[in-house]
Amino acid sequence: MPLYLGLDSSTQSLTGLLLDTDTGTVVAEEVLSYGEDLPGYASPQGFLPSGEDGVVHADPLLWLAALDLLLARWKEAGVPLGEVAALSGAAQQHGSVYTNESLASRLDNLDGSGSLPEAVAPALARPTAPIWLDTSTGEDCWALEEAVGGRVRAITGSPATERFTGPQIRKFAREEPEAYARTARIDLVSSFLASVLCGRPAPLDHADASGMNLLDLRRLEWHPDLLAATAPHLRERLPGLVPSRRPAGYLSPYFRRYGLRPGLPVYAWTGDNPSSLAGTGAMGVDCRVVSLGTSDTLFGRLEQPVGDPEGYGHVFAGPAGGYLSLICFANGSLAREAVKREHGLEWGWFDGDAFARTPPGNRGNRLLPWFVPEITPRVPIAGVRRGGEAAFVERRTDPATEVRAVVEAQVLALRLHSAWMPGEPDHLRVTGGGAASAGYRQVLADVFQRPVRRLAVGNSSALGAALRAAEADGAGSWDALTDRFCPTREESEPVPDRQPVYEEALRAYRELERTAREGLG
Ligand code: XUL
Repeated sequence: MPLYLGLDSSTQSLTGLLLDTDTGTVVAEEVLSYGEDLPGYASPQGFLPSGEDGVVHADPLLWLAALDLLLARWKEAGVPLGEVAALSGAAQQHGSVYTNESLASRLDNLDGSGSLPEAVAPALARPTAPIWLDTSTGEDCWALEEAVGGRVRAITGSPATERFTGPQIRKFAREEPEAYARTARIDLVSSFLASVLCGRPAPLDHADASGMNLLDLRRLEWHPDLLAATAPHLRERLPGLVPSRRPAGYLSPYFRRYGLRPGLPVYAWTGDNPSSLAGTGAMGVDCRVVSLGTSDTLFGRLEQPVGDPEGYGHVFAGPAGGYLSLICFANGSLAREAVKREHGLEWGWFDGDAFARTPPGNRGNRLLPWFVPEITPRVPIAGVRRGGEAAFVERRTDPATEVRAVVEAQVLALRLHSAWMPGEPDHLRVTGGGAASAGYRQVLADVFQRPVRRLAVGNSSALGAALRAAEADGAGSWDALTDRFCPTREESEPVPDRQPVYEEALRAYRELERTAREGLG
């Protein structure tokens, strides 16, 4: 019984998923919340709350502590980790980890050490890691665009983007040149965790490397002019590049303590969104995926690297060839959680309650859900803007109206900002924690006028990682594996009568967004 392990190191949690490909079953699933399970890292939402001026960093040792804890829990629960044949993983995209030249020898000697955070801490050249929520690199984005005559999108698939790793590295090298000089290696979260698992510096896959503003997307090589405009001697600090289907290395003897077999293949880690494309079974199907996590994203498979003229969308290399189109919103679950908290609600309100009490279109009560600074569109200062009935400002004390207003805003923004993606998908697949909301799924079906299917396995990013390991290890063809593990379990049908209501709502939302952005100057 060969088992395949998939890990997903996301913004707020670490998920582990163990598949038995012979029987087609999920043998174990564990979700560990950084805030609740590792309170000692003082990161209730998975990142350090103290940042200013758009700075959002996380403690990379927290991700390692989570890996130790998850495997220890599984060992204690008797999960058959000795049967694991191969593993892979996915991680939040764009975040970067800066280490000194002792990294390789420390990873090589992991086995003799106490815990992963203890072993790796002395190798950090920068104690914290900027993550995708960081919007503090506007100046660096301008400089990168200027260096290549405004062609960053044409070269890399994305315009210079604040959260992307290139601008983040540039800012670090500019503001802390000595710490940059001490940095021997810069990893993405994905290649950092792969390195720790392999016990030696591991390569980076093309899909996650596309989120750096440094990769020539057509050649799948670092772009020399962008490297030069970012920081001195950058190439020698970056990991090697590999297709996602390659082993990044072989499991370090350290993990023997959890019952895992040293030497088993660790396939290249990738970003959470590319991994979700694999884990939703969307690679061979005419659909788009909506992933409702800390960030809300909408993505799909793309044959050719067609970009977004508005400058918000991204094109990444696909997790198994081809390309992936993506838009990302920072106000995903952070916004839903804010409304839930503010009104003291249960999640049931997002299921049906709020939607039974309010009509589609919310009687014109609309808001822009910018509870935290937004990235699509760029809104540097958080603040919810409201429009519609004059009384909405007062009536926002009505929780049902407020829940519908947030959900409709999020879905209208998904539709508005994905209009550049070519083709008309047959249906939408929805995954992530927010996919449990029946109300959300119905609004999605009505706004897009497409059937919405919810995946049976909730964490498609961890599932994608396990499936990628299984496929690369020869456990089955891609089609056979996704047939078995990616069934959809519920379908929400669009109600045709609601189309005119939401076309009007879309027009009003676009106008509200435009006016608010003009106000931002
Ligand atoms: C995608 C993005 C987020 C992160 C965190 O561009 O920034 O979706 O991957 O999940």
